[in-house]
Amino acid sequence: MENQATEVTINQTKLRTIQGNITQQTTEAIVNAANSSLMGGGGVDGAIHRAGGPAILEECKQIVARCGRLPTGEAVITTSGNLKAKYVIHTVGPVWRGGGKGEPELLTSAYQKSLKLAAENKLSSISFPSISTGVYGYPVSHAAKVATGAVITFLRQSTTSIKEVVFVLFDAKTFATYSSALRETAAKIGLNLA
Ligand code: AR6
Repeated sequence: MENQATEVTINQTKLRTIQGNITQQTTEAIVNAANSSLMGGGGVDGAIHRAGGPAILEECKQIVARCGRLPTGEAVITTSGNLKAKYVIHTVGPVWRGGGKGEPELLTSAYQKSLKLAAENKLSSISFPSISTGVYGYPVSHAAKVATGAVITFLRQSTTSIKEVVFVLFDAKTFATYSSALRETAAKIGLNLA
């Protein structure tokens, strides 16, 4: 498996993979792999709330009081407390139940609703973690194809304020899997690698 950062350009938007910690990213928004309660949790959710401080949870509580729990595949935006990014977009990926329960569609929706929210807020850059592949058990090889496909489809459909999309993958295996999925998806549709 080739293990290298990959970058493609779609409609003037750069899409790339890096290995790293999403709480350190300087994109305008970072995406949180949350759960429907929006009350925090483990994994990347816990890391974002710890690094950002209590302001994020306060805003999440107000959203839940106003709109109720966040359904799987939907997204909401809050400020980011002490993080370098200005906003946190919270989305809920599907729990893996074998792949026949709408998981790919729900995972696609989580990525695309997050991008839509970023575009509606006129944001220029956004970082995603590998949604659903930790506690929620989505196999990384399947998730990487769905994630790269979902983002590329969104970016090809319309030109928005978003000029940079980054997949920030925590561990080497996930990073390598997303990098090769991005190269494969790009090759299939004839996009040039940077
Ligand atoms: N930066 C980037 N990626 C990270 C970081 C980080 N700081 N920390 C972990 N990851 P998970 P899920 C990776 O479990 O599967 C929570 O409790 C991690 O290695 O965070 O969508 C929520 O509250 C993995 O590759 O999210 C929900 O209840 C990826 O992020 C539930 O977990 C996703 O793993 C959501 O589960």
